Amino acid sequence: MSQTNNAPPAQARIADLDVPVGQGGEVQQTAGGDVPVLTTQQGIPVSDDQNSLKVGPRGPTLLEDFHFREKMFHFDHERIPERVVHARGFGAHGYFEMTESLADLSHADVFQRVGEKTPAFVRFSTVAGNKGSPDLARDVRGFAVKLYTQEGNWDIVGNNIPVFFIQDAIKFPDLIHAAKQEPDRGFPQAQTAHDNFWDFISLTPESMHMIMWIMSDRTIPRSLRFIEGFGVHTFRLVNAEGKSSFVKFHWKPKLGLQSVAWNEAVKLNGADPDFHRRDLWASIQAGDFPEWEFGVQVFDEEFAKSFDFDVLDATKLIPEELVPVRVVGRLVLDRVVDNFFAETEQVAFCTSNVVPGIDFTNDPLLQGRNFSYLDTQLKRLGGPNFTHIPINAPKVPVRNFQQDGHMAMHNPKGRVNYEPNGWGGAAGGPRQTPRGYRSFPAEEAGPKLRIRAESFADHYSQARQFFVSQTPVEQTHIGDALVFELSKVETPAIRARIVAHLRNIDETLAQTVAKGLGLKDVPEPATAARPTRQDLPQSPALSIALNGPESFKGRKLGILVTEGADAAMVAALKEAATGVGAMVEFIAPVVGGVSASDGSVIEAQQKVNGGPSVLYDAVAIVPSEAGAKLLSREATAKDFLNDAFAHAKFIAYAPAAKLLFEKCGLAGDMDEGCMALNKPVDAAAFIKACGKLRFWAREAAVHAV
Ligand code: HDD
Repeated sequence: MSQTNNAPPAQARIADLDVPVGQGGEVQQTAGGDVPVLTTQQGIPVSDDQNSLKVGPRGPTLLEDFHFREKMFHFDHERIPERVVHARGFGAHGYFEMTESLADLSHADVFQRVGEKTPAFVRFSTVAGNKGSPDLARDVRGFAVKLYTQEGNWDIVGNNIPVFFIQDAIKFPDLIHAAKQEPDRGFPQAQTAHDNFWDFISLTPESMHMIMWIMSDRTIPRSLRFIEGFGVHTFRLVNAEGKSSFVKFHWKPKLGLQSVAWNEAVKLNGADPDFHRRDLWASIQAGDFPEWEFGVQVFDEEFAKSFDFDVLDATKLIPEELVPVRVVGRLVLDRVVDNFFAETEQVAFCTSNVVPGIDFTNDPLLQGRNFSYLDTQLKRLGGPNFTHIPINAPKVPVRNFQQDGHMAMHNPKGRVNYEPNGWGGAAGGPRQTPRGYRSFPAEEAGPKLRIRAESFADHYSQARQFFVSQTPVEQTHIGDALVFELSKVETPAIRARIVAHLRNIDETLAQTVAKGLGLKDVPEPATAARPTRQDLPQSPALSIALNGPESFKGRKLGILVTEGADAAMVAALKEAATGVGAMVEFIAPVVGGVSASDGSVIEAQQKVNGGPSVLYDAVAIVPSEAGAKLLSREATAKDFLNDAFAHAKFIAYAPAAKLLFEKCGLAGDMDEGCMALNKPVDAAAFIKACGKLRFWAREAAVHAV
């Protein structure tokens, strides 16, 4: 008798093993009770999902195995093309609500009723990186909002920066090619610190304003909950009388603005590449719902004519000090997705999705976008019926004579599929209505030309305005970022061309960058399309530091503890932090936690080598005497303190932790941002200080280069 014949059937072997599977330690189960039956896509019950159908236990697999073939076929086709830009994103559901009616300016249904909730879906994204790229890449953040209004879907497909790199959509493919991986080598991933990007930028002076923004800390946000959103373009609002006003859309985070330091971002990308999505997921799951104010900057034709810049030029903004942002609504994200692919991946935003009462302007970037978004969805989602996918489907009835196509889900009944038809009444199907969308009848005339308007020609005045509106710390960060990025550029001529542009923006910045790059000869200023640069007034609204929060709410405190940690101090820290609405995480030598001084167990969320201080906004170090000795021999604990110190974080420490400062060589450098925890009331004082987020005064002291 052969060995094969003696072997028990594979099915029996699996069952006999009784292996624990899954986190809950459940064992291998078969259907029954409330455990549903596994089926094929055709609904056929499956008896064995562990083994393919073979000729004997060691023979070839049979083509007849329809279950195997279907399973493999489906797996092989799981991927859809990632977005050509904004591939990495994270979405959440919520609602939009007016706090003030805009009925005087627009007849859009969504603006009419104060307090009524309109369902919303928001997808945040980075632009350049592929789907698997890290969250803390220095990049613009997409801020795309879909509002499921009672008059159809309105998409505001914006960014966290109110201006853009280019003025005409025809340059978009070039911009993106230059920014993404270089085509021969396929790298670098998710970063602009390479020759192609800066070569393109150095030859595209209209991008200079945006360059100031992307070199600022706006592109390394602490969390998606702390970013602003902007519709960027000038749109139109049209009211019931047909009167049109111009408008720019704004989202302002309730928690204020906050970013991380560049060195922190670099380390975060290793420590937790999902830092932003995890943060959004966790805060929504914890019931701490992120919220933004919805604001509008409204202005008329007269203002547009008198304004120094063209309101159709997406490389310019309208300073909030000139046209204040009127807050009229709010956006709250209160529900995570059920399925990432179905919702976040398949959501399709189109700038062309506007509702009655909202209209476009002639901004040549917006006009081009209106083509691109619809077009890209066809490629990405595979057919013209992507609006049948639940995340894209309006929450109002859809009735028209469009039919068929790949994956058609909603197919009209009845005989009639054309219009006009003579069937009459309901049998004739849907008909147009005077209440339907009407384009604003703007008068347009002129010769056909490929030309850039003269009014778009000033590329430096607003770039300078942005720079001079930053606090000194922020200005330093912009200089540092430029030096960092350009130091990765291999071609000296490209570095020099950028410095030549900077000389038209700010001489000190240009000299700082030239010095930082070790440029021997500082180039002449670049030739400007419009030679006179205006010295515009400072705009405090452009600074993150001036628009940060005053409290530690929504932030995260990391408390490093060891065996024997002072229980009363730990409790006081936790209470003070959670009391202002902050989150707390414990880091310990082992994730199982430690026994505190009173014998209670402090459960840890991170083991010390997996919980570096970059994950936290502020840190406290509370070891026992023996624990401090242990930590001072542990490299990752020393990194924890060294990084928190270098990133200008507020650091609270129990007396025993002084040893760690000594071992890190920091004992002589301790400043007011390092706060001793002698008695429990010190914890409250520490959390209050953390409201300022960072002890920026330290930064200059820790950087010599
Ligand atoms: Fe774009 C995606 C924002 C200019 C073409 N864009 C995309 C997304 C955001 C923006 C947030 C991601 C949407 C999502 O989460 O699915 N894009 C902007 C902003 C711009 C801008 C604020 C300038 C003001 N974009 C722009 C131009 C073009 C495009 C000039 C082309 C003419 N953008 C696209 C696209 C994408 C896209 C190729 C890729 C995936 C998608 O649309 O759905 O159509």
